[in-house]
Amino acid sequence: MKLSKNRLLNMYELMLDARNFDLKVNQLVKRGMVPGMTHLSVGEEAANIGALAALNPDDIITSNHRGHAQVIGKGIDLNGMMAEIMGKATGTCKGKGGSMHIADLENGNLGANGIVGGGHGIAVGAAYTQKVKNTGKIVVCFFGDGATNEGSFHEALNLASVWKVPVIFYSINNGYGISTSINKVMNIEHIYERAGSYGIPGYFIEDGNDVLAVYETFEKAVKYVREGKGPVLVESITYRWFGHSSSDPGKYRTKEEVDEWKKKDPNIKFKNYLIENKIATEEELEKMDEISKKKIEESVEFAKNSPEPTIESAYEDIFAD
Ligand SMILES: Cc1ncc(C[n+]2csc(CCOP(=O)(O)OP(=O)(O)O)c2C)c(N)n1
Repeated sequence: MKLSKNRLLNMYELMLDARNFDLKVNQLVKRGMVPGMTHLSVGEEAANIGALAALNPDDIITSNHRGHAQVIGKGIDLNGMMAEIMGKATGTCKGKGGSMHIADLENGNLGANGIVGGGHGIAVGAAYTQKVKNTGKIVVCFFGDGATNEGSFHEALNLASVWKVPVIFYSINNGYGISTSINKVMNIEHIYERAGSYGIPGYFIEDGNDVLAVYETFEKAVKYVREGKGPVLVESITYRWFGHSSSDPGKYRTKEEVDEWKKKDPNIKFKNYLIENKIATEEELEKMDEISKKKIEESVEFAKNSPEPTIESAYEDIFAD
């Protein structure tokens, strides 16, 4: 793995954008400016951005309800994304989808999904298309740990392995499905071991807060899948700092546990790496943070100044042409 200075700084910029975007959304939710539910991925930036950095720009993803960092990492226009979350007509999906249903087809994002496990089948279908059309593109299906107990997960892995389609199933294991610890609902230690049932490789990223470790493993997974060998399952271990959703005070986790994970902040970890390896100075990285925050503020202004969708638009975009 040898990443250029530009690539490394671009990854850091995306991690900053993902962090600052969600911190801002959290504030907007508290001010009543966001209709619908939001699920923040603060703390999971490395697990998301490291994976996406190993893809080609025209590769495809399916996202889940905790998808903001995935959408940002895939290159969405931040103004359109913020407007979508605030339910405005200028939003990426014309304000009809909101946080849990952001799609960005132009950048290869087939969409977030409020149905846990809803992306699995879509990803296999998209990967089948790439195989049949011989496009050379691969698909990454993002989901949580809880989603691996849905029937759709097992059906999708089975079919994908039988069809040998180019898809990476990627479980971002933050330890909980809402308030349920994954250890209480899974009788094996690691999610990636489930790959064995389908005769496909499983990759484990022990430190999902280390963006370079995530990237490195994904590089291997991407190579395998792009060579036409079939699907793989990847698991990374990370943590969400906030409650499950905007309506969850997170009482099922101790303050000590949350604080312990905050000490393993993925953004700080990468920042220290960039400084220690003389990729950038602390001042330069702080400047990047300021620019990122400014961009997010501008996206809020854009969204605030955008019109609400019209009543008539509720009947548009329902059927395919
Ligand atoms: C089919 C289905 N069942 C239940 C829910 C309610 N629900 C929303 S998110 C969630 C937990 C998902 O946990 P996980 O897959 O680990 O993702 P995380 O939220 O931890 O990122 C549940 C049970 C749902 N949206 N869809």
